[in-house]
Amino acid sequence: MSLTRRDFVKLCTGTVAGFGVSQMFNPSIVHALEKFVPHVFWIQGQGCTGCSVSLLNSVHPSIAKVLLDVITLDFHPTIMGSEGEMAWGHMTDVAKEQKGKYILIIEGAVPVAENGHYCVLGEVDHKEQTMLETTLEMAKNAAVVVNVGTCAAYGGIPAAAGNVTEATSVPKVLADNGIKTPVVNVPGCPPHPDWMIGTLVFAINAIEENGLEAGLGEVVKILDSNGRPTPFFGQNIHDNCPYLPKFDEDSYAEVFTDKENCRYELGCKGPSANSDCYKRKWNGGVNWCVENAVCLGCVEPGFPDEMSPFYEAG
Ligand code: FSX
Ligand code: SF4
Ligand code: SF4
Repeated sequence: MSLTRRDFVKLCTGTVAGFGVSQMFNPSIVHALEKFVPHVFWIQGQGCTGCSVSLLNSVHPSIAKVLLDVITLDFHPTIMGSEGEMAWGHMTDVAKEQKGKYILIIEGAVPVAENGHYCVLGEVDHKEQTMLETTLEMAKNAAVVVNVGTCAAYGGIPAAAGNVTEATSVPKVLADNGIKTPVVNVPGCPPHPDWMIGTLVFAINAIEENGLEAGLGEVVKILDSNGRPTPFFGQNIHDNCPYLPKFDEDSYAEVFTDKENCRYELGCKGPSANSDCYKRKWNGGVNWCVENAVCLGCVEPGFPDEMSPFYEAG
């Protein structure tokens, strides 16, 4: 059994509140297992590694299952066993072999000041390999680039006011250098593990069913104007928030311990944020930002500057 695009959208948008989306992918994961297991390279630029940590928190399926069955992860600076020349050589060799067929995942922004030398990933023959040139080189020959986290997708925290390194989003860096590889943004600071795994599995499934080019076309079809998959990012938090009736009657909490009333006056940016956190929740469905604090609008292109100050009504 495989999951069609229609099933996927229905499952993600509708009837499954409180249900981890990755659980829904099990049938398609089995399907993917039999057919298409793409090579994946994950590179990190200016970020905090929170995106990787969030991915490692994936509960259903476990991260071990994803790494062993769903993809072949050829490079990941934080979790791979090898390092140095061996790791770098493996990445460049496999990328050459898999030209046009691999998935490049990028975490973190790309600094372009000083020709990219604010972020160096490695060294080959005594020459520094910057995030900038690695991004361009690897993206050029990828089937698709998946930007995980708001830093990679939109610049995020590294590109906030005072940006001395000229931290830049991946889509802008690619566009500025004429690279036309399809790009998918999975923002969030960090993104929910379901958003990352769900997007990957959807892409794998679409490619498996339709072939590489048409499959990627299916992926592009579900993206919004900010490059995000609408099943995860097509809903406004405020419009779906359990506190909306309180907002409508102007009943606002004044302290965080007030769990009865709307958090708008405490700085909640839910009205400007589009994602399904209100029903998916975090940490295996235990809780979400608005329940204990406020939404910071971390999935939006303007985060963090346009969402600041975080704890004041905007
Ligand atoms: Fe950025 Fe990833 Fe925020 Fe951190 O590295 S999206 S700073 S949570 O984790 O890129
Ligand atoms: Fe909107 Fe935030 Fe109030 Fe929820 S808590 S209704 S998202 S302002
Ligand atoms: Fe980001 Fe808001 Fe979702 Fe929290 S509730 S993860 S701040 S979009």
